[in-house]
Amino acid sequence: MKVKTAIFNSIITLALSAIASGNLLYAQAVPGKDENIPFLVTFGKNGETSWGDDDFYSVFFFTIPKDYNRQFYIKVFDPDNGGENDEIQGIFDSKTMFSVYGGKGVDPDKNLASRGLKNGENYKQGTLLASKVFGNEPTYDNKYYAFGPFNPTEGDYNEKWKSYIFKIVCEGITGDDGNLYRYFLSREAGSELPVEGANAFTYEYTFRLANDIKSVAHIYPYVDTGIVSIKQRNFDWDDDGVILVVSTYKQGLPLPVSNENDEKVSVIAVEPAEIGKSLDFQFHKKQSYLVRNNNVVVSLENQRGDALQFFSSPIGGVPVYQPVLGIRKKTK
Ligand SMILES: [Ca+2]
Ligand SMILES: [Ca+2]
Ligand SMILES: [Ca+2]
Ligand SMILES: [Ca+2]
Repeated sequence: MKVKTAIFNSIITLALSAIASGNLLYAQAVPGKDENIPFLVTFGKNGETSWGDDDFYSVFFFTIPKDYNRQFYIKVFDPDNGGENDEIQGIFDSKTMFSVYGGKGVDPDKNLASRGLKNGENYKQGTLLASKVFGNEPTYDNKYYAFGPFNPTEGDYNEKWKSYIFKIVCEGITGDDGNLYRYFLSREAGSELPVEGANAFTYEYTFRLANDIKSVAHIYPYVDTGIVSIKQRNFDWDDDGVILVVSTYKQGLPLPVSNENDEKVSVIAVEPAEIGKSLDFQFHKKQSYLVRNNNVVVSLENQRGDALQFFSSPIGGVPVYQPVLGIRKKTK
């Protein structure tokens, strides 16, 4: 019996570690594994906002835990504007610049401008570590380009997350086409090997939905202590189905949805049970017909006007609705 138990336990241990390592394999993919988002998207600055990008740049942050002391790379998948994946307008004539920043000025907790939320503010603060411009280049089409190697201490140290923070800015510097791309934080240039405990986040999420009516995309904002309500903004949703908020407490709160080149803003109450966890913003596509190539922008701020972070790997895991919490509220 004892031998059987030991074998059973070791099988369980193996299974659990396989699950854990499986999660790690995807932890630094941006968009993340649990998000089910095919691509980020940034249009050239001569594009129309009605195509789904309101500002023609995006800002993402990577966190490297302080006890990781090896070099790493920030990889961009399909950095070019052309060939596979990208959204053509007329001809492919756009250029996109990706720039990696470290050092003082990057940490968005200490420097609000670094978040890249307001046009006109200098979101490029920090030390420029690497930069490259991509046009219509088959060399980089449907392939990774690796920035780096970087040393963790080149980042901006954040005590709260016990991590060094790096920033990558993507700008549509010329043209009007939509550049679709993804990021991966990797220990190696030639493969995708995650850095354990690392994560990525943004404050304004501009992304492409899958061309599949059955597909549901998710983004996971983190609800920090002190938050009592959240103002959400969604832009250019093309009236494509419903956006729901799910949490341990909310079974599926529908949000007002934007249509073409407009935005919808609303306030969501936050319950104590939701603090210190992630919310699940679910993007359910219209079922009656396929809205193709839908790009959308989402941002959130708390009751003090402070922006919330969306983490690629949700802090505390994907929230699951717990009916007991809901019932308790109703009978109060
Ligand atoms: Ca491409
Ligand atoms: Ca074009
Ligand atoms: Ca691309
Ligand atoms: Ca759209």
